[in-house]
Amino acid sequence: MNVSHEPTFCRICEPLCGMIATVEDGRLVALRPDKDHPVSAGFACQKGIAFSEVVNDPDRVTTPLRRTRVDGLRASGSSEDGFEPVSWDEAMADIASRVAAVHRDHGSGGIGWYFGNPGAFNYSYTIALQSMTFGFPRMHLFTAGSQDVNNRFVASQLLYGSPLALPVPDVLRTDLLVVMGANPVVSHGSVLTAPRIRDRMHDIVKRGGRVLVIDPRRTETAAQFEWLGIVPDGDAFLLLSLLQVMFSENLADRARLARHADGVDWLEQLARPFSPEATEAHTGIDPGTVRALARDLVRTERAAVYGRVGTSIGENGTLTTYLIDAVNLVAGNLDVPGGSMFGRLGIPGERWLTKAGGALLRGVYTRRRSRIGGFPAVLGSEPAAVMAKEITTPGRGQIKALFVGAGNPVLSVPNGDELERALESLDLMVGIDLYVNETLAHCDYVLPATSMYERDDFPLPFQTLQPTPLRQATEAVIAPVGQARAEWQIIDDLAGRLSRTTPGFALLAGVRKVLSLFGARLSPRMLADAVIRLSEGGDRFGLRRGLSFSKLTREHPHGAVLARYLRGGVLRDVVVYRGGRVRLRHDSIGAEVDKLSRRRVPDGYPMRLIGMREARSENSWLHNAPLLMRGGRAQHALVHADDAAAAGIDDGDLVRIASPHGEIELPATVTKDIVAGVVAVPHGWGHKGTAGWRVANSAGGANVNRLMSSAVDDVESLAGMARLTGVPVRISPSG
Ligand SMILES: Nc1nc2c(c(=O)[nH]1)N[C@H]1C(S)=C(S)[C@@H](COP(=O)(O)OP(=O)(O)OC[C@H]3O[C@@H](n4cnc5c(=O)[nH]c(N)nc54)[C@H](O)[C@@H]3O)O[C@H]1N2
Ligand SMILES: Nc1nc2c(c(=O)[nH]1)N[C@H]1C(S)=C(S)[C@@H](COP(=O)(O)OP(=O)(O)OC[C@H]3O[C@@H](n4cnc5c(=O)[nH]c(N)nc54)[C@H](O)[C@@H]3O)O[C@H]1N2
Ligand code: SF4
Ligand SMILES: [Mo]
Repeated sequence: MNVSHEPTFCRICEPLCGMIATVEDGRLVALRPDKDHPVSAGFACQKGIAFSEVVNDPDRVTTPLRRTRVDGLRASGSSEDGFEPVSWDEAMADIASRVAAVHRDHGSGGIGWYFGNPGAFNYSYTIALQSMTFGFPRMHLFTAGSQDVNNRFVASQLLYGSPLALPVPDVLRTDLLVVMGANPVVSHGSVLTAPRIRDRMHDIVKRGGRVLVIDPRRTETAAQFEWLGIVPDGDAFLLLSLLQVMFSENLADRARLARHADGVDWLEQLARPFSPEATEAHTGIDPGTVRALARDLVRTERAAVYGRVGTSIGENGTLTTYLIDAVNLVAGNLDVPGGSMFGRLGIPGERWLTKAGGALLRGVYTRRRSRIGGFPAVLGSEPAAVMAKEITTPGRGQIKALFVGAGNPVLSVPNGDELERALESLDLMVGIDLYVNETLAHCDYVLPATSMYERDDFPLPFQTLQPTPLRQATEAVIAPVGQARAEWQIIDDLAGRLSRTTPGFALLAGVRKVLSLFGARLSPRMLADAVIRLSEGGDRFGLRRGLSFSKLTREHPHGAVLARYLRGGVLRDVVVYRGGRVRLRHDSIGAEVDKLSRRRVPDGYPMRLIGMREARSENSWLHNAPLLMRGGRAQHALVHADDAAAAGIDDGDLVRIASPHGEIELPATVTKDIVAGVVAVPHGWGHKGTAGWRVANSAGGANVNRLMSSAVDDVESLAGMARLTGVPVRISPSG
């Protein structure tokens, strides 16, 4: 038997922990944490280790599948529909000809693509997708970002002029870390690539510092550090109060602020009405606590406020994220060691590249509007909350053919029922995945994707998000399972077929032909290699000793640390506005603040629903791994003891949770570790992928996003964020 132990890294979530893959005769048989990884140093979580069960899952799709329809009708959607294997060539030929027909009859606006979360951990898919948007300029692009992080991009665009200027908390050196709406002990960090984040937070306390968690639930993170409970979606009020105190008590260093930012007076005016007393009813936080926190943030030399999903998916996530950065700036904690810092690639001319890129993306944001709702395009994408309506609303730009690659929007976006009905009305639907998930059950074709260990990788989008700048790349550790193919190869194949009928793709093919005359093969790997070689530590194509893609995988298989820490004082390089000055004044932000006073709650829904990530889940897609499901795991709703008593619900009883948009039933777990009046429900459950994951299907549970609204008016206006937290609900005993 041929056995090898290959260093690589996990790409389920953002720390990208180092892994050793045990390969026996070409089969991935085990994964264990890599103790030689310079940062994750022998840590990996249960999900990472259990991933061999996903790679070898008997329910995995390993050949292209075609939907068989019992009655032959497109709109059957009958539960007796199934799938049969077809050859790649047959599948791709039919898909290409049907896409070409949609394009001919409806233009490129007749085509849509949903790019799910694992796609962001897959450089070659991300890069290849650009050829689709080039060939189909009006193609609707949706991503998981409108349920996650697009507000972060828009806040950065407003403040720094570039959506890609993303601050990260310097957890390695801070003495006061304020975590708002994030649960890093469970999530392992987000928009922050910091392996062993839990240990790093304990280090803060060990060196005499503090970690304060502001969250409606006493989460796994809050339980290990300090907890400050907050009313869901009260964060904008709290942050405005922190600013109000910093200005009114003259805590802010105005001379320093004037050097770095424009619009400071405007911000001061904006915050003025929001004294801690005025916001207490919205946050549930005592004014003395707010004042003390404002003072601590300014007076602690190294302090940072960090916010993630909980501060992104409320009514005004862009405003909240803008305010988090404003608090960091005003407190003197932006772009300084131990504060909120910016990573850079270190490419020659990066400043100009960022400037040009920032201007381009700002242009797309302001010019391109979604057909439904008129939402701006964030990194070229539209809000997934309105995807169903983009499919069902007649007119030019109505989606007729949809691709879903690495996503499960039926469970992850608001109102999955509406989306399921819409999917059945498409002329063509194609999925690229490891499983026939709840969304892909509606496809005409399901194409088998390689898992992360069956492809090479370089985690491009995470490079600037690391408090310890590191480069790591990997080759595939095993060959594709069955007939699986990497997304970029599938897209390449499709683009090639479409070049015979579609001018944009013909042009792309022409460019490739010319390049090949010079011996260059345009591929995602070539681009990733160029980034590695041009950026910090790279070999600059032979001009100096340094890294390339293959040098990284051959000579530094455990990763190469570039620097111990991030460098401060880089604002002038990352901010693309004139003079490198942060821009605080924006009418759109003013308008969002105005809206705060007009918030309305529907009658009869006195409680607030929040989400809850679980250590052994990853959104909707790890519920088929027996190791992660052992012990009869099931989905529960967390209800405060007082609310449970008032409603007559005991621990373990079924509770009915209703919003104006739908209702679900789940067993309740009664607790005191949550703010009274708040219910927490994990998302990604309620499996029923008919031809798909059997373990997941048998796990029960409900799709919490049936309670969420997909109405245009309920989608956040600046970044198209779905509203998934702070949702008004009521609870009652089931039956
Ligand atoms: N184990 C596990 N890890 C994961 C994932 C997973 O599903 N499971 N998913 C991955 C993904 S896709 C992402 S994006 C990251 C997310 O990473 P995080 O953002 O760190 O994780 P969440 O659990 O979503 O944390 C959001 C927190 O916000 C709180 N919250 C809800 N509403 C509010 C509010 O209005 N105000 C405040 N202040 N807090 C609020 C919730 O109680 C929750 O604790 O995690 C990644 N890692
Ligand atoms: N109520 C509520 N809803 C939420 C959230 C919340 O906190 N609360 N969180 C939101 C967030 S942060 C996110 S990121 C979204 C996630 O939303 P989605 O990305 O739509 O859904 P996932 O459940 O992550 O599904 C990922 C799919 O990708 C497949 N997959 C895994 N690896 C690969 C691969 O290498 N290639 C391909 N082609 N497929 C692969 C998996 O099998 C799975 O079917 O959910 C959002 N929805
Ligand atoms: S923390 Fe995330 S990256 Fe690390 S092993 Fe677990 S799933 Fe993989
Ligand atoms: Mo996410």
